[in-house]
Parts: sequence; structure tokens; C-alpha cells
Amino acid sequence: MGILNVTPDSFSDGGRHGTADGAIAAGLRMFEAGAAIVDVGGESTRPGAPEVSLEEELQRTIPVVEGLARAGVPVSIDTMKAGVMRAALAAGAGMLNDVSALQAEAESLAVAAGSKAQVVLMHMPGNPRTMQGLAAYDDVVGEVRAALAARIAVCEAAGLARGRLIADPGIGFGKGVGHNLALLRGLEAFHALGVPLLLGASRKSVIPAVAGAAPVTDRLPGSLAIALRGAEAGVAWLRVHDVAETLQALKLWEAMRG
Ligand code: 9MG
Repeated sequence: MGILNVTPDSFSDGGRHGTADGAIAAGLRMFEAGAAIVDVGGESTRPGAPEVSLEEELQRTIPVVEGLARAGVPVSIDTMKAGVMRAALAAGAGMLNDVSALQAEAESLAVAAGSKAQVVLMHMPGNPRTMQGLAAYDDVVGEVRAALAARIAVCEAAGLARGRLIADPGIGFGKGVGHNLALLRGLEAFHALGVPLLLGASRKSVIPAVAGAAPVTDRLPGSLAIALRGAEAGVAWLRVHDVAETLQALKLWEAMRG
């Protein structure tokens, strides 16, 4: 999954794609580099990021979703808003990536259930403004897994078939460095959820926390190390900024496993 942020303030690539055409071209490049899907996001989810209005998020994302879908690129919409989900589905998105696991807005569950889209349920305590104050766990792997299992149960009860769900432990969302490392170490435990897993740690702060200060654009080596850990653990989806580089690393990893 290639990350395509159409925001002025995302932590790593905010403001890079000034126009819809520029963002569409960047998404096409990711697809041509081998991304199976491009994740379009119009609201930053970095800690403390300000909320964006529905109108603004629609304006940022929908022309890009439309343009990519028209070009035959599979598209995921990264949003916590039911209205953006609805418009993105109508514009051709085939996946909903909601970091609130369909909890931020009451309507989201029904929108997802009424669609045919795949749905990523990510673990995040609170919201992007409160989550870092909620980073307290006795057993982070067990607690995050239990929270995701509860969301899967709610989705199934609402009519969302399990076969459409993807679970994600939410690296960096309401977690400290120790929690992120424990989750990465314990990824295999999440297979008990019975749905494919997604891992997103590309360029995240766990990298400089472990390896020493590095600006976001200098975190490719750490991002690749985490991607390979995800592959080793059998994760189905990797959400990454650097598609070609990640695929090269994965191909080598796969070839060496024999
Ligand atoms: C939008 N977004 C930012 N980080 C993410 C992650 O780790 N997983 C998912 N599903 N979405 C994310």
C-alpha cells in the first residue's frame, strides 16, 4: 500500500503534492512501481494534528481518488469521516482505511457495511489529539489484540463480512517506543484475529527512537527493517512511502528464504 498524503501538514510528506494532478501523478508512479493499492489521505493523523472540515477533506481527496480510479489504480481512502468514505466509494475507492476503526463517526459503520469495500480497522486509543496521553498498557499485545477483536465483532454484527476486514495494531498511535517495539516483536499474535494484517511504520518515530535522530526523509533503512519484520511475521499489507525500495527489499528477502 503506497501512502499518498494530500495534506499540507502530514508528518513526512505534507505539502508535497500541491495540486490534484500532481497527487494523481505521484499515485500513478507508486502503482507503476508495484503498489497493489494507493492510500489517499486528506487529514493528517500525526499526534496533535488539527481536525480538517468535511468540505476541505472532500476537496483534497475526491479529485485524486477519481483520477486514480479512472486510470485503473486501486484506491484506498484514509479517513475517519463517513461523508468522505461515501464520496470516495462513489469515486471508485475499493478500500476504507479508518484509523479509528469506524468509531470516529456513528455513521461510518453503516457506510462500510453498505459497501463492498475492504475495511482496515486500526487500533488507536482516543483520537490523534488525545492518543499519546492514553499510551498506558500492562500487556500491549494482548490489549491491542483484544480491542481489535472487539471491533471485528462489532463490524460482523453490523453486517460487515469478516472476509472484508483487515486488522492493524496502529504503530505510533497512542503507543510509546516500548509499546511499538513490543507490538513489532509480537506481530504473530495478531493472526489469532483471523483476518489479514496491515502494518504501517514507514518513516515513523520509532525509527529515530531506536537508531538515533534522523529527519523523516532519512528513515528509509529503518522503514525497510520494519517492513521485513512484517513480512517475516506474515503481514499481508505494508503501508509505505517508498514503494519501489520496499519491493526490492521484499524480493531479496523472499529469494533468500528459498
Ligand atoms: C493513516 N495512517 C497513518 N499511519 C497508519 C497506520 O500505521 N496504519 C493505517 N492503517 N493507517 C495509517
